[in-house]
Amino acid sequence: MTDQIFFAARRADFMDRIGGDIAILPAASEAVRNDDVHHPFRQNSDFWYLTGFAEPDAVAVLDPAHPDEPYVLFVRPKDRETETWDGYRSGVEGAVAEYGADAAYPIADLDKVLRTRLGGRRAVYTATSQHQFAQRLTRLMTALRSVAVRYGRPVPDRLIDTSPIFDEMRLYKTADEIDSLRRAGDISAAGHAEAMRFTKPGLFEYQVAAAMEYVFRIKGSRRDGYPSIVAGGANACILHYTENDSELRDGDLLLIDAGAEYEYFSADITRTFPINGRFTPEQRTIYELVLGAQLAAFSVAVEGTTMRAVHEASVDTITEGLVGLGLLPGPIDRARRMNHYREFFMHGTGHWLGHDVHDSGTYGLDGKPRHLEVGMSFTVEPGIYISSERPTIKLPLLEYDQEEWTERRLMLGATAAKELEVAEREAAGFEEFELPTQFLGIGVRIEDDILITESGPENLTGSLPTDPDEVEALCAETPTVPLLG
Ligand SMILES: [Mn+2]
Repeated sequence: MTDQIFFAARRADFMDRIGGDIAILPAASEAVRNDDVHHPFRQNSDFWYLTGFAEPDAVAVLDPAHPDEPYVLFVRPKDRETETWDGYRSGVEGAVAEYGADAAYPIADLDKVLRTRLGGRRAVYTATSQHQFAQRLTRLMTALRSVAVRYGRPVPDRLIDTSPIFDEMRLYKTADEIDSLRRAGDISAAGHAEAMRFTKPGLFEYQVAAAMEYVFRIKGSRRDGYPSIVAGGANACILHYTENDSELRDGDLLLIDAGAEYEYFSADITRTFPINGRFTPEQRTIYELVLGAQLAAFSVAVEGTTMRAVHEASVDTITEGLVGLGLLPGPIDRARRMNHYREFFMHGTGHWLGHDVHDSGTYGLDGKPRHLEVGMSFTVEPGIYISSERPTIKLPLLEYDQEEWTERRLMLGATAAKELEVAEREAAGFEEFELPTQFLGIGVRIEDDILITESGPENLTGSLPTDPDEVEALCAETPTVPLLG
């Protein structure tokens, strides 16, 4: 249990940022799986970040202008019979005694208490993306309008999204948070190492997942940061493959993208290794190209540069390598200007990492890419995916700025932007290009977690090897987890 003092410090910072306004923040709700069975509950990260309170059906009110009760929690009250069925509740007593609230009320009293607090306020900060809760607040504000009409006293007339505040706060990790991130990285690395030892032809992907996640749990991680991707052979070319139900075949690669969560911090590691323990020459070739791209990206991933620069470094290496292997037509700078690498590397090189695997934080500041600073944590994860279903690719002969296309997608929406992209490609024409068949069906991604520190970048997941010889050596080790039956 993280010490309450850290949550109190975050709340103090948050309250500074909302000034004289009031923030009303909802906890996550339980999701029904069927009947009276729920999906495993995991608190909303923003809510957790400020409260450390892990129960559903709660609301936190942060109200720096209030003289006696600047921090109030609304929680499920204690109820012996319900708790016998559904588990422990802190109740209003616990919310004050254990979680540092100045006052606490049963969640059923939320509207009643809020009515007394909203008079005289101009705006309410909340998670506007949580539509149901935002609507509830809007209804309450509308009801209070009659007070404004009758007596001319102000009531809040707008909601302000809290996301920009959390984006800034959560992007910079404190020493204490870094300890948890490091631990998540270590635990995840240990699980991945076990997956390499455990894997052999004939097992199913979910069985390898079980061995890996067993290590996560045993080493102190209560849950995964996201559903594990355990993708054998061509499944690696499906970026968010989570079925994990295929049999592992001799001669294929296995791509595993998985991370353990520790104290609400997630790691995010991908490794790709041979199922039978030995890379084929073609697999090793693609693997070494991806590794080269990761190393090129690492060399740029330092204080003062940008995530875009990190991506450009890996794209440069991958483009050059793909042309060199005959997977793209040259010359290299033409392929680069036409972004042909996107046939094989269709995602970014990294993202912020923290409480959520794709963590809060903006990638730009005042319209420009933001600089990497001490305390920021992010992934570096180039990949190459050569689908077995496309022995011939159609390359658009169009030079374009990928960043401009991304911006257009965000501004116009994906559907409209895609129509424009198709039209522009059609207008530019295509080159049909036949791929060397020996590389078909190979998908490789290598992903580590970087933290920018005072003394330079730190690889939080570097204890897990990426060198292909070291990976093969790890695959040859005897598994720690027994294969039962
Ligand atoms: Mn990732």
